[in-house]
Formats: sequence, C-alpha cells, structure tokens
Amino acid sequence: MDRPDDVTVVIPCLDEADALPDVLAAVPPGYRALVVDNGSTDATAAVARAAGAQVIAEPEPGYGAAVQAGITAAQTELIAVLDGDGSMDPRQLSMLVAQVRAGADLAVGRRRPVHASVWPWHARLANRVLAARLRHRFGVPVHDIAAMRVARRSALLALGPLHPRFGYPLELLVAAAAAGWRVVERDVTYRPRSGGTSKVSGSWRGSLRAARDFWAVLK
Ligand SMILES: Nc1nc2c(ncn2[C@@H]2O[C@H](COP(=O)(O)OP(=O)(O)OP(=O)(O)O)[C@@H](O)[C@H]2O)c(=O)[nH]1
Ligand SMILES: [Mg+2]
Repeated sequence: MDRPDDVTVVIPCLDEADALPDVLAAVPPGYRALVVDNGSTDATAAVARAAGAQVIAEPEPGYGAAVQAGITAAQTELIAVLDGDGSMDPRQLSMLVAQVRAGADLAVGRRRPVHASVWPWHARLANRVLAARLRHRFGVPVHDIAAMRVARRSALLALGPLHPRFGYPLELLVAAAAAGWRVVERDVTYRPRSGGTSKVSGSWRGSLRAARDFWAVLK
C-alpha cells in the first residue's frame, strides 16, 4: 500500500475491446484502472494496455471471479468497480468515493437510464424485484443491484470470496448487511453500451444465466 487514499478502478471484462477506450479515458485523474480480462477472445487486453491500464488475466470464468481477482491484485485501500461496456461513467466514481471517505462502508450506484430503451423491460423488472427483496428481507437500503460500487479493499477481502458469476453484486450486498456495513446509494447515469455486444440482459442466454445466479443468492 503506497498511498492509502488512492483508488483502483477494477473493470471486469469479457470481450470489451470496442467499448474500453472510452471507459478508460473517463477514469478520473489519479485513479488506477485495473482491467481483469476474463477469457476475452478479442483485443481487450491489448486495448487496455495501450490506454495505460494495468491488465491481469483471470482464467476462472465469471463476473464475480473477475472482480475478486481485481480486488486481490489491487494495491490501494479503496476499490471501485464498474462495467467495461461504457454504460456507466467512471467520472461519477468520485461521488461514491467521497461517500466512503465520509464514513460509508459501501457506496453503490442506482442506475438512472438516460432513456427507456437503455434498459430492457425484463432486466428493469428483475432489478426491481431483486432490490425489493434486498430491502425487505435483508434490510439493505438499495433500489438497484449495485453494479457500480466503491468500498475498502481490506473490508472486501475480509468478506472472503463471494459468488463467482453474476450473483456477486447481490451476495456482496447481503454480506454487507450481515456484517453491519453502512451502505449508501447514489444516482448514477446509465447509458447504452458504447460498443461490443451484450452478454447479459441483451440475450435470453445471458438473462437466464443471470437469473439462475441471482436466485441462488436470494432464495
Ligand atoms: N468477467 C466477466 N465479465 C463479464 C461476463 N459477462 C459479462 N461480463 C461483464 O459484465 C458487464 C456487464 O455485462 P453486459 O454485457 O454489459 O450486460 P448488460 O449490461 O446486461 O447488457 P448491455 O445492455 O449490453 O450493457 C460488462 O462489463 C461485461 O464485460 C463474464 O462472464 N465474465
Ligand atoms: Mg452493460
């Protein structure tokens, strides 16, 4: 740990070479981008390196496995996580970082779509149902599943490994509640992905996989 206030932006990626340049260009000055390449068959790793990001490879497939690898490899006390598809603005991480510096244990983004077509109806509905369950059954004060988030590395490591695939964000919220973390949620902009193809809500296969993983965590 060199400077305790530095931030690593962990970006789990599966074939995001098209979208990554814009994402990396928007990472706030002083933040370190760490791309976790999770078996991409496109130029994700080369594009990320060319844009100045650190790149690590995680052979175990799955969003959660990639995020966990990024947290482990990071060398800063603060960790931010967001998607590598350009749908979220890394500039808005500063707002979440400020919440953690002000005392929150976990600061999460509530995605606010720039227009309705950004978010397929089934994904929006699933998100609402999952968030309601998180609030009512687990007492987590959220309205989204924390796709963009900031927390302390030491605290994340103390939770141990969580769901290796799409259940990760939900399991993090459940684990945070169980550990008595203070969770705060702030609105973030949600845009169409800036390139590449959807692996989750844009296909039935991805949606069903995500639903299976979500159910495994919240049942
Ligand atoms: N590590 C890893 N990351 C994944 C995997 N599948 C998707 N991702 C990443 O998870 C994020 C969300 O996936 P998306 O394909 O954007 O899913 P989505 O947001 O429902 O779909 P879009 O509407 O196209 O944005 C992206 O950054 C992906 O690169 C996977 O199997 N492993
Ligand atoms: Mg996306």
